Amino acid sequence: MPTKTDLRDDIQHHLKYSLGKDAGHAQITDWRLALSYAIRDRIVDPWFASTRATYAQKGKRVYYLSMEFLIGRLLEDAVVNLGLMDEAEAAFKANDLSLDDVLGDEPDAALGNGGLGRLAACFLESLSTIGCPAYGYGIRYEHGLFKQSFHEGRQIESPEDWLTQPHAWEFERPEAAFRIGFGGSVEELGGKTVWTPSEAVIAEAFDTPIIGWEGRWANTLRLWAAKPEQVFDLDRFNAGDYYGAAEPENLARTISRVLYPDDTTDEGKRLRLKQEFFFTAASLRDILRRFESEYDDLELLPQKVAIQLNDTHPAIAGPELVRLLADEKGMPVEKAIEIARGCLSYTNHTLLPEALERWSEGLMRDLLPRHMQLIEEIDAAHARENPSRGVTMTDDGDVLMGPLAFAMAHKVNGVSALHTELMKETVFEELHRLHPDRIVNQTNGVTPRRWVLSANPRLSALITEAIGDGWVDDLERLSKLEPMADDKTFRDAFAAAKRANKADLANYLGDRGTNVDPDAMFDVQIKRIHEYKRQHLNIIETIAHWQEIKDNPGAGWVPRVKIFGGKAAPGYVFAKEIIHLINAVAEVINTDADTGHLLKVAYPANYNVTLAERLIPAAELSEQISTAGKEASGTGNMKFALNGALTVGTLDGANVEIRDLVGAENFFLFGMTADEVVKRREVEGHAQKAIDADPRLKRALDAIRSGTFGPGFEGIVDNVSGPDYFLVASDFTDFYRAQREVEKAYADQDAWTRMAVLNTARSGWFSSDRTIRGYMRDVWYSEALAAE
Ligand code: CRA
Repeated sequence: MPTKTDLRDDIQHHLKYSLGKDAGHAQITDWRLALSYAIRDRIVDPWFASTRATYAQKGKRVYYLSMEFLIGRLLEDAVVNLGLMDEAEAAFKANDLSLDDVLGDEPDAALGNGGLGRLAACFLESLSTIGCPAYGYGIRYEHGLFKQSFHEGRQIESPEDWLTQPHAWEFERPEAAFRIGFGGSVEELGGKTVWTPSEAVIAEAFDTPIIGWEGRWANTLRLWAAKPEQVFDLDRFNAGDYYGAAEPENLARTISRVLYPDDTTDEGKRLRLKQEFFFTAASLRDILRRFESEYDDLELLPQKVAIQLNDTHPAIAGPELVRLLADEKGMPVEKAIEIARGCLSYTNHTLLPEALERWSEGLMRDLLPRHMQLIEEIDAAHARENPSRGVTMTDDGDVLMGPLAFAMAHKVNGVSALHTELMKETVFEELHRLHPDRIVNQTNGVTPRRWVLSANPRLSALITEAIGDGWVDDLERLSKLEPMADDKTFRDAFAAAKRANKADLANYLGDRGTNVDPDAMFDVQIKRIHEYKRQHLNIIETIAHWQEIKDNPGAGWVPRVKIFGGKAAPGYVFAKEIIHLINAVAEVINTDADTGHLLKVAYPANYNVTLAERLIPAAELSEQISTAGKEASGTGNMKFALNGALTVGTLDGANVEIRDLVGAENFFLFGMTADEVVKRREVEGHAQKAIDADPRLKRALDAIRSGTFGPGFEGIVDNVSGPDYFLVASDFTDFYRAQREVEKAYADQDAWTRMAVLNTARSGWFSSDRTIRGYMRDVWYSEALAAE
């Protein structure tokens, strides 16, 4: 580390000179900011060194374009990656403060909805750890994902406000600003196509350095904020129109005001398309500017620039890059398409039809008239190259962003092996036939620095003691733990770490009103609330289990705590009913004197990255129970396995690969396969048949319908008994069976711990370092560098 000053002195220095506080009067936030500035100072040198190395070695740069970066807290990540935990702890101890409290004061930057955004954040960290020159590009939302609270069991949303305090990590770059236009008209002027927008905003850059493991390399997360071209309309102010005078500013800022809170529904809203174009266009201009500062031949672009589209949200990058190259740089359109395709690649994250983006041609023509023309040209060029093709970029008056992204990408990837195969068979069937080498698989991964090392210090210390610390950036070394699964001393230590994490979580839940026994099995389902993720299957099974316990309380049941966490999109009525039902069931079960010592339901509000970091290390059972074929990958499933939780799950997404790696005997499989799901839907009255065949299911549904948990849940029962598209009823019986297998296994604690150790030992492949290396090799054709 180039900076050798004492961390404690630096914290004091920043407290005094950056924050204007003396130690006697400093609040926890002041200390936290002082530490953040002191840490940031230590990142700047490696950050500069990384940039110098990239320029000097003329490295290929990777640009990751994503509407979402669910980064959570950054301070602990940085302290851990710089190896300064002990020093920071000592510095605060000297002032009678705990480092945990200081770290815990940081707001959770929730610039994302769920898996897709968290994946982007894990990728940023891995790109830096590996030393791959890269930028993340996104939007600097003023308000991230809403905060969730419960009122009478129902979800209440309130705005998230992470930027109300100074944000210590970012550097504002007023000089890195671009004018982004919308609307207007397109003309042919002197042989050139000229787009004259009717309105424009300024995209201004804010840079956050992202430091990799051991501070070897640092990349940049560049987020764009929208600003007005003209801050204030003085004429309107002078005419007495004080509100109107501020209108240009308000209109512009709306673009980066708030994150859309839907993860898998395409709302097709004008503002959303504006957000997408805003950050994509600004990023592309920035990329071209940087390229042109180094090279003068645009044909070199694909050799020097890789641009990854995180889902179709930035898919307008295809036409926009063609526009920049053709209209602004004078390249023939066909050539521009070829060059753009050489740079671009696209990750598909879902097959759910409601999530596949489409924009009406009218809206597109209105907001982006030149792009609509170019989409037609791209479509026509694709038709010329593939005369047999039936797919088009448009359908029924809509532009289809999936086929557009596919056509403009040299590689298209799925996020798990199963999902990739399903992409080939379903949404991209024809495009895959035309371009059989384009679709590749890159199974998701998670960063072990955050999800094991910092989230689970007890387990990490144990692993390091057993096999050294090389696992932190070479996670497959965890396999060296395998023989220790048969070592009783190691198993006991492993179990003790889990037990201590559970005790911490029990305290946390107790402080929030749910008292749980830390010796009970901690069974966790945390993720967005969605019908395909089937939290309702889980809670219906909980009810059935509770009824069985009540029938016979003395039958030697394994005590369990069912823990749920997750938010529902504000407009997703059914998901909100599921939340209400879980809370209503908790209310009844948790106060039942007959069963209270055997079964509890806990649903801590406002699930976010920070809460995940608390829940996952304490989990023993991981619920991954989506309808097969619907969960593209999942990444929570990997975090659980790494932290020694066993999975009860369907053959869906990356569960398939987890089971292959940890071994079928260390995984509780249930439910239909993706093929069986499709067939089952064809069976007339499938839900009713399943209910008639299983008295437990019938009884649980009857209890809900008759009001055991209060009124208002008929909608859920009707759905599960009727259309049941997600096959809750049809998978129930096997789920119930699997849950009893889980209990049988848990009854032998030592055998359970052995399986848990094997889950950790065999999950090293799920590091996002492995995923990023896969993209570098198969998609970006880029190389890692060393900082100078
Ligand atoms: N909702 C998938 O559903 C996947 C992540 C990251 C999702 C998850 O199964 O793990 O992406 N899809 O690949 C998505 O956001 C737009 O689609 C997700 O987070």
